[in-house]
Amino acid sequence: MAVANELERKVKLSAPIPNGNGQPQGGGEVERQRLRTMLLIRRFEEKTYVQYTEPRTLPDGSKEMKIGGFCHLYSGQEAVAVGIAAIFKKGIDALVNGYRCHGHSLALGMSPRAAMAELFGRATGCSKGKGGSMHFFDKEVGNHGGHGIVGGHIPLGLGFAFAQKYKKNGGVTYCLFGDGAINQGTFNEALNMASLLKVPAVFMVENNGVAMGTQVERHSAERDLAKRALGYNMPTENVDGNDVDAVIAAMTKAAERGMRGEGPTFYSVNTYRFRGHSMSDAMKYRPKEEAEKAKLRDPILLYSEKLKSRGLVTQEQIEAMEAEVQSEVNQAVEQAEADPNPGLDERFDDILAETYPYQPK
Ligand SMILES: Cc1ncc(C[n+]2csc(CCOP(=O)(O)OP(=O)(O)O)c2C)c(N)n1
Repeated sequence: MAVANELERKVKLSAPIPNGNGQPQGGGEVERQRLRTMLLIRRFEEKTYVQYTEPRTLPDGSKEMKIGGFCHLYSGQEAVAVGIAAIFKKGIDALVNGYRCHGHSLALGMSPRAAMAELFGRATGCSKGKGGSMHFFDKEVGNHGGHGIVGGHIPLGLGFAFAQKYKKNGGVTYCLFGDGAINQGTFNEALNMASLLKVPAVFMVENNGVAMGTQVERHSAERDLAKRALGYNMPTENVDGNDVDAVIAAMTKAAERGMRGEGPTFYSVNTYRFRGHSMSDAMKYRPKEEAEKAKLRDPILLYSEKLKSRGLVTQEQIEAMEAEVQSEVNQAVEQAEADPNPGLDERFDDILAETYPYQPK
């Protein structure tokens, strides 16, 4: 029997994740949960960095990399994912993203185990170990992928939003991409059609200032990326992507517009990534001072300070959360190490072939 079928793939959610139903209930529980999720994403990514760089030793003494292929980390951009998750309606809304999908998935409630197992290529992974770092997928949590072709998924976001409008199910699609993707033709085509069709989509560039290693001012004739949607007759704004509350406020406004049937919104969500583009990137294009300055606006630091100053969290509680998420992430690695690879007989499962059921006759 196929390995994935023998296992309960959907391991339980790590923690109650704030979502569309989780409006502040007083006492700061929702806010603390958001902070915890940001910490979980950060610790998960830092652990991933270590796992990627440390090969395992096989019984015959040879070495093997634990994580195959490319790996793009999300550290520094956590407020964006957690801000969206704060208003995301599970089972109704959809999220579609590029290759920086670990953080988005964890924010939506994917367990660190399903995420780490995917990186390790295990059958217990969210994409049954066949997707890897760039192709996290879990319909149940609302993440419709993880796409490695820069900008290739923006029309998919349009498609999801069109389906939501067609079915009148009140859903909204959150379509995320990097600043490099904004120069793809698909960006322009999808935004134009989304606006014409008035679909409930929020298109957003997670603008971390560089496409791989090329600064925005070197790849984009217009540096204010929010202006790039001006030609498509939709609201467009810059959002502070290091401030969870600013992200939540912006997303709420855009989601409500979409649900009222008024069409899409575009945001340039401005943030910073602390790691290189991928694991092989030494970040030589980023001056040390720039990175040091960015650390002062670390979204986790900003949110911790804000909650502390409002009396919603104490330093001791933050430290306890840190210990908790670290142990959860360590456990995820242990479990992923022990989990099996997908069976060879599963190679052709989940592949779209001639038997696609909706093929026109
Ligand atoms: C169509 C296409 N061209 C080139 C690549 C190689 N590539 C992968 S990521 C990337 C840069 C993307 O930069 P950006 O979208 O700004 O993401 P960031 O690294 O800033 O998160 C490139 C050129 C690709 N995957 N797809």
